[in-house]
Amino acid sequence: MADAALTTASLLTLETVGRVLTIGLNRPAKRNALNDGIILEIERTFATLPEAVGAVVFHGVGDHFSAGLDLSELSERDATAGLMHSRMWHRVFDSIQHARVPVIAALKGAVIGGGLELACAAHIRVAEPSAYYALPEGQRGIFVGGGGSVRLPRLVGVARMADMMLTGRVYTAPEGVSLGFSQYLTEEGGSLKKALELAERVAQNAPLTNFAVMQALPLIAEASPQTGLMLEALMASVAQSDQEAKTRIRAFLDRKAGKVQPS
Ligand code: 1HE
Repeated sequence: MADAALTTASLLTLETVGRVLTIGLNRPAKRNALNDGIILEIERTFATLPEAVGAVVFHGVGDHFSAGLDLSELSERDATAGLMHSRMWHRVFDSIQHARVPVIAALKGAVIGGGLELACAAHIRVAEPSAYYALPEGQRGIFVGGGGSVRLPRLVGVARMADMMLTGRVYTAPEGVSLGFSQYLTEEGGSLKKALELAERVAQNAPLTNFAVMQALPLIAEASPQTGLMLEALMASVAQSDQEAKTRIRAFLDRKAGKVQPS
């Protein structure tokens, strides 16, 4: 952490640790509820990612990741404003999903509503035991509006999401890791450390491989098999023709690169 540089904006904490930028949702007194200010601050951060950043970690300051949409901003919104607001969240969360570098979310406490939608826009999710997942939109009389109905069913299935919204069902962190909400489960207090560790590893990949995994893989997985196979072949040929790939493969053949190790 020697080269860490910390900037504390009012709504986000930004810290650079090596090649990893950590973004902390910084409204702990409001359980990191997502107001317009915080969403636009996230957009600005992704629009101005320094070239040296190789991965991003999202986390929540305090005991929770996020309690979702700031409900105090909702009461006066009419249908048109609501539509535009949802599209604004889509724009910002798309900028996370399609960021130049991989994004890892470190989850604890409440991962609720829009907070879960934000976590779903990341490429990897790491949870600690206190994390829990809920979509209380049904109880509040609203609907997801941050891309949750597109991204969450791809992780856990439509039936599970429908159950959460209809009945208010809450999933725990241990359940979440087996169901696909998160890919990792750490010890209590360990999600940020683990996310940083993974981010540092991810930042060492060839940029074109990270690009292919983030941008091409999801499209291929949803394409028809024949279109998918053609896209895969095109992506593979572009990746392996990159100088970075040639350098890395040469290093392996010269016994200068690490071997695959069982964990
Ligand atoms: C909030 C919010 C919020 C807390 N908007 N202010 N999300 C929800 O329906 C979840 C609502 N929140 C909760 O159920 C609870 O607050 C928690 C389980 C997350 C945490 O409980 P606790 O006991 O630790 O905290 P608290 O006392 O309930 O809340 C602390 C303060 O945060 C309090 O404000 P205060 O001024 O009275 O101290 C709360 O009002 C405030 N707070 N959550 C505004 N969400 C794009 S569509 C997405 C749609 C959704 O995200 S719907 C889900 C909304």
